[in-house]
Amino acid sequence: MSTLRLILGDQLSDSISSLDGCDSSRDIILMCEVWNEATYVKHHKKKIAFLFSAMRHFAEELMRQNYKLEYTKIDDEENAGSFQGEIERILKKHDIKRLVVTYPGEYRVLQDMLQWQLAFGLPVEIRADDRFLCSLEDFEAWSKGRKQLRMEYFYREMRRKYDILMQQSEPVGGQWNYDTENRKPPKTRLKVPPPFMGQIDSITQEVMHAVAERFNNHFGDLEPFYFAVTREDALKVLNLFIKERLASFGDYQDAMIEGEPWMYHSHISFYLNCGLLLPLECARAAEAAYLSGKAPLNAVEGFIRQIIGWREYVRGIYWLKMPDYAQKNFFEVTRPLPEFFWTSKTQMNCLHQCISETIQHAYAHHIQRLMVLGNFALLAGIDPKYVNEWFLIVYADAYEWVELPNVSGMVLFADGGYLASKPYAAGGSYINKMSDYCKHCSYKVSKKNGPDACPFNYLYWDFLDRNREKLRSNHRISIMYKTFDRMNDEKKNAIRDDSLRFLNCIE
Ligand code: FAD
Ligand code: DLZ
Ligand code: SF4
Repeated sequence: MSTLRLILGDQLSDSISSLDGCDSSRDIILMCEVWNEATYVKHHKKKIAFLFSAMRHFAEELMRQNYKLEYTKIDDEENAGSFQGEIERILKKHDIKRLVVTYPGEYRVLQDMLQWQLAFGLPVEIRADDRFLCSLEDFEAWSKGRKQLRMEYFYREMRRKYDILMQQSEPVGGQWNYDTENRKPPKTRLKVPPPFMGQIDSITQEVMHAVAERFNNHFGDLEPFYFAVTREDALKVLNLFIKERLASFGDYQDAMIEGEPWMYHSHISFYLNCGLLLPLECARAAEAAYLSGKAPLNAVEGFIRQIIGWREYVRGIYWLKMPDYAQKNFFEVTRPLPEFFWTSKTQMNCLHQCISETIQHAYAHHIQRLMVLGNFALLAGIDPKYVNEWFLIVYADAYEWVELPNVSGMVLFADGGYLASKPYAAGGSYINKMSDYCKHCSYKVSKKNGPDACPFNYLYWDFLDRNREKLRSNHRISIMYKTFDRMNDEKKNAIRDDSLRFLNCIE
């Protein structure tokens, strides 16, 4: 009698808790590429290829370490198409006494797992995912009694707990957060280093073939494919970032340049979220770069905050608030997603650039997601369920635990302010300041109204006007209402008319 240990596609870490205590001479490890996971939303082709290839490489590594492995490929004839179906097949083939899994990244998968014990008539042990730095119990304890959760306070606790960038009990440099230094607009001739370009080996080649055949109607470009698919290569991505990009990460964290999708970001979210990299090793690598004088504090602190702060914080909120969080719609909006989110065909150059890059790379950096794509969805009043589905589909780092709080909480304010203290709404001048997109746009960012005015300009005021009842008590927004109220009626009507015309048009 042996134990069956299921490893999911985003659990590709040697240290995954489902392997703890594994008897490699008897226990069976199951990994399976299943139709249900690849299609419950129609993931970007590159995301599926990346994950299947990373899974196959990880499986090879486990076999090299003499584990007994059952691996089902997407095109295996007997593939049952779901985790449950695949487990049933293994139970028929082997003498299994219990099933061990690690806590999944999505609520829907947890619900599935919770009924396996009954379905299979076996003990099922669901172990904590200790690759995260804050356990779900610790997050819940931290959140107790707080009406609003603020990332900054959570982050400080994580700095103390892991003794990162600390001098005894004080933050290195005397400040916890150097964000005010991290908002430099792009310079015209920045020399952004090239990103990591992984080689396509025979495993990736075979996966790409299967994806092209089976998922051809999914969003996005499959080729060129250059992601790392092994831990060894993912470590190279991390090291390249530390060496070539980290020093400028802070300065240009919010900057956007046409034709430069990768900027000075790390591009490690794909690998962190599927387990090829671990959060603490990334944070420690950045800390070491600061301590050896290779990168300035504003860059290093900013990067570490994203990983030990934001990443852990959104996961905590997800598990604390699910399943209700997925239904949140504070502004009660119902507009469908405009077609151009799938095609990139729009005259608005900022959206065109960010969507085209998403189609090509299954990647956009944070400010593109937040201040261009997300900001537009917020101002246009697009229903959170469509916006969430889009973000879950299009990015290779997207799993619901991280995607949903970012979209519903940070971008759409759909939770009414539980995660963010105010909506991140902005007009065209923000995008113009932080990018060069407006230079090549059909609309004029300097114009506030009329057919050739930048739509962000009037949509911004129309959004505030439409949602006055819901936002008036938010003191961080009240100054904007004072400005709106000082406008004359002609101006206010122009804002409403332009917005109505534009929004009718995108439908
Ligand atoms: P860097 O800018 O180099 O940051 C380093 C790391 O910090 C990232 O790899 C990531 O692990 C972490 N990080 C940074 N910001 C966040 C954040 N807000 N939440 C969680 N982790 C963070 N991130 C995802 O991993 N998956 C998603 O599906 C996802 N969806 C998003 C949707 C929206 C609307 C927004 C505004 C943000 C979203 N993010 C998501 C957060 C962030 O945009 C990405 O983590 C980041 O762009 C990944 O690129 P990078 O690795 O180059 O990040
Ligand atoms: C995202 C994804 C995809 C596309 N395919 C698979 C798969 O075939 N097999 C698998 O084990 N995992 C896959 N995943 C990742 C899962 O969706 C992920 O493990 C769950 O969403 C829980 O986080
Ligand atoms: Fe975007 Fe407006 Fe600038 Fe055009 S003018 S790129 S729509 S912000």
